[in-house]
Amino acid sequence: MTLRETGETGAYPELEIEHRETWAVGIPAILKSMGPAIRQMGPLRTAQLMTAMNQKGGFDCMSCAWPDPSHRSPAEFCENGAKAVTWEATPVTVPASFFAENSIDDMLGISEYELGLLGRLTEPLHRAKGSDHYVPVSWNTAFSIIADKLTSLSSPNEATFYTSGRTANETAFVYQLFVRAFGTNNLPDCSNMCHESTSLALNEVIGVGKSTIAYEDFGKSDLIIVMGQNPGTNHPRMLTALEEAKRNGATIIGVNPLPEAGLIRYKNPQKVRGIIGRGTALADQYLQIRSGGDMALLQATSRRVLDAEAAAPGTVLDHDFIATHCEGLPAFASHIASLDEDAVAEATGLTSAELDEFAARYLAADRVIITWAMGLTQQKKSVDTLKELINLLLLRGNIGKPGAGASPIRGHSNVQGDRTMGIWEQMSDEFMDALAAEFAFEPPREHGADSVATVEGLQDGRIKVFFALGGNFVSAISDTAVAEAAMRGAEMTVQVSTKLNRSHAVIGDEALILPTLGRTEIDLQAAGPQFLSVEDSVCAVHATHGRVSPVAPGMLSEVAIISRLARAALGERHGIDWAGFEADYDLIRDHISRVVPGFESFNADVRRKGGFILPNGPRDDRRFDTATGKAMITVNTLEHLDRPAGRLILQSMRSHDQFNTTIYSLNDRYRGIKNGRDVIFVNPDDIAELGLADGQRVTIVSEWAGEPDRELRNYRVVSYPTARGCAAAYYPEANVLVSLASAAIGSKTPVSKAIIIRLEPASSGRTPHR
Ligand SMILES: Nc1nc2c(c(=O)[nH]1)N[C@H]1C(S)=C(S)[C@@H](COP(=O)(O)OP(=O)(O)OC[C@H]3O[C@@H](n4cnc5c(=O)[nH]c(N)nc54)[C@H](O)[C@@H]3O)O[C@H]1N2
Ligand SMILES: Nc1nc2c(c(=O)[nH]1)N[C@H]1C(S)=C(S)[C@@H](COP(=O)(O)OP(=O)(O)OC[C@H]3O[C@@H](n4cnc5c(=O)[nH]c(N)nc54)[C@H](O)[C@@H]3O)O[C@H]1N2
Ligand code: SF4
Ligand SMILES: [Mo]
Repeated sequence: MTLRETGETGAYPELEIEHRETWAVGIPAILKSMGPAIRQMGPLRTAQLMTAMNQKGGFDCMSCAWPDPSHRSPAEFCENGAKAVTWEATPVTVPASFFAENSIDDMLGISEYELGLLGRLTEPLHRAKGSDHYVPVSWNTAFSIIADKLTSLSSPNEATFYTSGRTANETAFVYQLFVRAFGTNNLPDCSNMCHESTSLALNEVIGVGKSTIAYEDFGKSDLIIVMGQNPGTNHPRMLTALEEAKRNGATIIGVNPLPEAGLIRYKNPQKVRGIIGRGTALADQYLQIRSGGDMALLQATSRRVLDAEAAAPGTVLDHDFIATHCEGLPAFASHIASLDEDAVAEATGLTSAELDEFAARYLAADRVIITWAMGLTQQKKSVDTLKELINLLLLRGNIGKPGAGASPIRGHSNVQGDRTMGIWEQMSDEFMDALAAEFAFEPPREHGADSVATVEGLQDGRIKVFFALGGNFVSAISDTAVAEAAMRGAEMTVQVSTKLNRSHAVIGDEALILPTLGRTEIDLQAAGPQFLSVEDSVCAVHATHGRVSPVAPGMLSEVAIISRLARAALGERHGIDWAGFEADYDLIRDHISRVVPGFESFNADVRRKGGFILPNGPRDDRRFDTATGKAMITVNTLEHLDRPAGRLILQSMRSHDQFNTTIYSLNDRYRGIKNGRDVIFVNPDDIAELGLADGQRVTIVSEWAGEPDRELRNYRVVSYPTARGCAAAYYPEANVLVSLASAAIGSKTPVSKAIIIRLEPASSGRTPHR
C-alpha cells in the first residue's frame, strides 16, 4: 500500500511559480507552522510539545543547531522547528501490512516525501539474503543477526558506522565506544558533508574547530557578516538575533549569490511590530557574489585593510593583538600586496565600488562577527577560504573580544556535540589515550573511513557492513548512482531510524531496520525516565527531556539499541558495563566526565537550568592551541572555478520545506515555488545568452574530466535574480550530478555548491519526484 493508494496524497498538482517573497517569517509562517501539527497530532499532543520545545526542562528542537538565548520567551521555536517536531512526533505509524504488501523494489518507487508521510517505524525489520521483502523480527533476533555478521568479519575495518547529527551526546559516546571496542575507527558522519572544512581550517589556525562566540555576542556586535548561509529557512531564529543586533545598532551584510528573503527583510512573529509592520530590513549591504568567489572577496578586503594601515600607520591593524597572539603577518602582507584585482572581479562578479563599501564597513566596525554555513564549506577551496576568513578577523583583533568572532552555524542539532564525543574517523591521540585509560582497552589508532571513503570502500569490497545511526546516507552523499551501486554491494546494511527513507530501499544482501525513539518521546529505563544532552553552535551544552509517550510499545532508545548490540557482539570483552549504560544514562555521563575535556562535572552541570558552556581558548582568553601556540595568519593561493563558455556553476541547496533529505512539502515559499522541486534557478541574462526561455524544460548535464557526464532530466528553468553565471537546484536530487571525486581539498567534503553544468533543451517526458 502506498500513500497514493490510500488516497492521502493524490496525484501531484502541477508546478507553479509565484512571486518570490522579500521578507521572511511574520504571520503566515506561524500559521503555517501550527496547522499541520494540530491536524496530525491533535490539540493535546501539540500543546504538550510546543510548550516544551527549547524550554529549560523540555526537549531541544531536533531541527537545526541554532542556540537558545538564556532568557527565553514562552514560544521559543520557529516554523521549521515546528515542522520537524510534527514530522517526528506524529502518532501515525507505518502500517504492519506495508512491508508484506510492498517489496524493496516497490519502496524504491516511493518518493522521500511519501515515505516520510507513511509515519513512524515501530518494529525491527529484516530482509534476508535473497528475499525481496522486509519481515518483522524480534529485537533479540535482530541483535544476534548483526552480532554474528560483525564477528564473522576478517577485520573490524570491514564494517563502517555512520552517524547523522541528531544523535545526542550520551548516545554518540556509547556508539563510538562500541565501534572502537569492536576495533575500528570507521566512523563517517554527516559532518564530513557539512562543516568538515570548518573544523579542519579553524583547528589548524586558531586551535579549535568551533565558533569563538557566545550567544550574547550577537547583541554586542557592530557588524555581522552572514556568508553562504540562508538563515530565514535553515536557522530561522537567527533572524531574531540579527534583528536584536540591528536594534542595538549593528550593521548586517549578506554575501550570497541568491537574494535570500530572510536576510533582506524579516518580520518577527513574537513582536507586534513584526506582525503589523513591514518588518525589519536586515541587510545594510547585500553582495550577490558569484559562486565560489568568497576567497577573492576576503583577500580583497584584507588588502584594503592593509592599504588603510599603510596610509595611516599604527591606526588600523590591532597591533597589540597581532604582536601578542598571532604569527604570519609579514608573509601574508606581502602575498596580499600582489593580489590581482582583475582576478578578484572575475571571481566575485562584484564591482570595485561594492568591494570598497564592504571593506569600509569592515574598517568602521570595532566588533565584527562573521557567520557562515554551506555556501562556504562545500567548495573545492573551502578550507583555504575559511583560513582567509580568519585572516581578515585576526587583522583587527576580531577574535576573543565581546561582540566579535568567527561563527560557523552548524546544521544538525547535535552534529557539533557528536564530534566532541568522539564521532570522527581521526580523533586525536589525547582522546584515544583518555579512552584507553578509562576503559582499559587499546582503541585502534589508525584513522578510519570518512563518508567518501566509505563509498569507496563499499565500491571495492573492502567494506562489507554498513551501519547507520540515523540519516539517509545514499541520498545525502554525492554521486547518487555510484553511491547506490556501492551500497548494494554490501553484505549487510543496518539502519537505526525513526522513519523510512530511500536508504532503507538501497541496501546490501542482507538488511535490517531498527526503529527508535525520537527526541520528543519519554525514555523510560530501569533507573527511571532518562534525559540526554546536546551541544549547540556556540558550544553550549544542555539537557533534552522527552515529553510525550512513545509512539508504540516495545520501542527502544538509541542508547538501548547500541548497548544491546555491543553486548551481543562483544560479550564480556573489555568488561564494559553496557547494561548499566542502558539502565542509567548518568553512568555514561560519569565516563564522559573523565574522557572529554570540559565535561568534568557533567552530571551536575547538565542539571543546572540552561546547562553549561564549554571552555573555548580563543573566546575565553585569546588562547590559541595551534602547533605554535599562536593564531596563524596564513598565505592561501587565490584560485577560482573556471567556467567554460556556455556553462553555469550550479549550487545545490535546501528549499524552505525540507530538512535535508526529508521533504515536508513540494513548496519553497520564499522563492515562489509551489508543487515542484524539479526546477533550476537561472539569471534572466544567462537564460537569454544560452538561448533558453523561462519555463522551458531542460536536461541538466554535469561535466567531469575523464568521467562520463551525469544528467538530471526534465527540469524547468526558472528565471531568478541569482548572480550571473550561477544557477541553483535542490539537494538531494542534485547529488546525481556530483562526481564522488569532486571533494574539497583537505576536508573531502563533497563540492555540493560548485558543479559545472550545461543545459540542454529537454526532449519530452516528466521526471518523477524523489
Ligand atoms: N529547515 C531546515 N533547516 C535546516 C536544514 C534543512 O534542510 N532545513 N539543514 C540543516 C543542516 S544539516 C545544515 S548544514 C544547515 C545548512 O544551512 P545553509 O548553509 O543555509 O543551507 P543551504 O540551503 O545549503 O544554503 C546555502 C546558502 O549558501 C549560498 N551559497 C551557495 N554558494 C555560495 C557561494 O559560493 N558563496 C556564498 N557566499 N554563498 C553561497 C546559497 O545561495 C544559500 O543561501 O541548515 C540546517 N537547518
Ligand atoms: N548536494 C548536496 N548534498 C548534501 C548537502 C547539500 O547542501 N547539497 N548537504 C549535506 C549536509 S550539510 C548534511 S548534514 C547531510 C545530511 O545527511 P543525513 O544526516 O544522513 O540526512 P538527513 O536527511 O538529515 O537524515 C534524515 C533521516 O534521519 C532519520 N532520523 C531522523 N531523526 C532521527 C532520530 O532521532 N534518530 C535516528 N536514529 N534517526 C533519525 C530518519 O530516518 C530520516 O529519514 O547531507 C549532505 N548532502
Ligand atoms: S531556529 Fe532551528 S533549533 Fe531553533 S526552533 Fe527553529 S529550527 Fe529549531
Ligand atoms: Mo549539515
